[in-house]
Amino acid sequence: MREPVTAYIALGANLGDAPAAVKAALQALDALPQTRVLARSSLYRTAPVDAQGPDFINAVAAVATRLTAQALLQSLQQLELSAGRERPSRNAPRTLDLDLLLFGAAHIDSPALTVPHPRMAQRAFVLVPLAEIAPGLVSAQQLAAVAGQRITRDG
Ligand code: A4P
Ligand code: MG
Repeated sequence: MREPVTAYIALGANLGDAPAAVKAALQALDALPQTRVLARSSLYRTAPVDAQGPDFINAVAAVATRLTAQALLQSLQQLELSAGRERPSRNAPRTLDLDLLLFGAAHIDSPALTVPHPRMAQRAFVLVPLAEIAPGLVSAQQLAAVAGQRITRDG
């Protein structure tokens, strides 16, 4: 059997009851086949970056999974759909967005999946919660570069 890989997943929502959606998604991640949640960050309230609408609730989770990266992405997209996600346009407000940030040390560049996530280093809403659960993965320089983006701990 495949060895488990540690993957990092970014969670975000800015429609409806966003904190409830993110908390439910954290539980749903733990219930995915061959996957368990190793660590979850606090919830953060963040200003939209390159997006419209209300503040986001964001968090990051670490999981151990025996799924492939592609199968994990499919599972994440199913969770988005069951949370009522619609895609009227890119970066539209959403009830739930689940992005795969890192999948072990893998570098993946396929049409459906790019890992590491190409925009993660520009985003406080990813780096701050990631640093909370995996401080070794985020440098002080990276955090300094996004210090102008509004982010506060929400619970
Ligand atoms: N895709 C490729 N690589 C990945 C990956 N590593 N993880 C593909 C997840 N998906 C990946 O995603 C579009 C396509 O990206 C998918 O079909 C998948 O095959 P999507 O979730 O349908 O669309 P999206 O979320 O609108 O686009 P994307 O690229 O996820 O948007 P971003 O760049 O992640 O931005 N501001 C705050 N404060 N908080 C946020 O959470 N989120 C965004 C979304 C913008 N601003 C934000 C936040
Ligand atoms: Mg997305």
